[in-house]
Amino acid sequence: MDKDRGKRLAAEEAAKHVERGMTLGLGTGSTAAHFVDIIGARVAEGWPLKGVPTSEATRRQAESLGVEIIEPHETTVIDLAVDGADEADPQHNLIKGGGAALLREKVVAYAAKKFIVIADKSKRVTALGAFPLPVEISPYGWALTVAAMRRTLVEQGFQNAKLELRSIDGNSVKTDGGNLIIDCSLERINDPARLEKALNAIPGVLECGLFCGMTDMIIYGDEDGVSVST
Ligand code: ABF
Repeated sequence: MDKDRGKRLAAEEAAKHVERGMTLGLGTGSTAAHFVDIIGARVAEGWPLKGVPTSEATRRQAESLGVEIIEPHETTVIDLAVDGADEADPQHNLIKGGGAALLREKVVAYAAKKFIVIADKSKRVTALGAFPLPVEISPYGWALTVAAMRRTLVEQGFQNAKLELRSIDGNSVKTDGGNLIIDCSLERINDPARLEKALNAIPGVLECGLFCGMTDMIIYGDEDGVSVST
């Protein structure tokens, strides 16, 4: 399967929901990058559009394409947010955070009047959990936070959960906001909303990568076209 073509087609379909004058939440990752690319082309055609980026990488891309950047603290209105995902289930629950931008992505998606997810079809699953769940935590007392997460996961029925501080070449990965990511291998998540609430209740956890009850539409693409789930 040509995943990149699927990503592109999904992004093009999402762009049909963009109207002149909108303030857009711009997601992160290779799928969202297609959407940003299309928005840049619209701006070049003279469309008045503004973008709230969810990462520094997306900010750089949008700026390079001439999209006017609005800082998240400069607006209380986001008309439409479009972002990718690592997994999506039929109830529109998501795992996000593989790109280490989940806190900013969630702030923007939650604020948006409409949130559209774009993904190649490999991201569609019947139940979440094969992709390790990313959780963004504060660096302060991070080992204490991880211990509390482990206790919570056991209480939630994940006796075999494996938690790992995300690192590259021995260095812990820092998000754009200077936070850490803990990847939790859980295998299968039967009640994502309950787990999201339990993890987010732990002091030191800034956001967990479960996005439940937030997604208005998912557009899946493959080389043959798109399918839309509402
Ligand atoms: C962002 O990018 C993330 O929430 C998710 O982790 C990732 C998906 O990346 P890609 O579109 O490159 O598969 O949307």
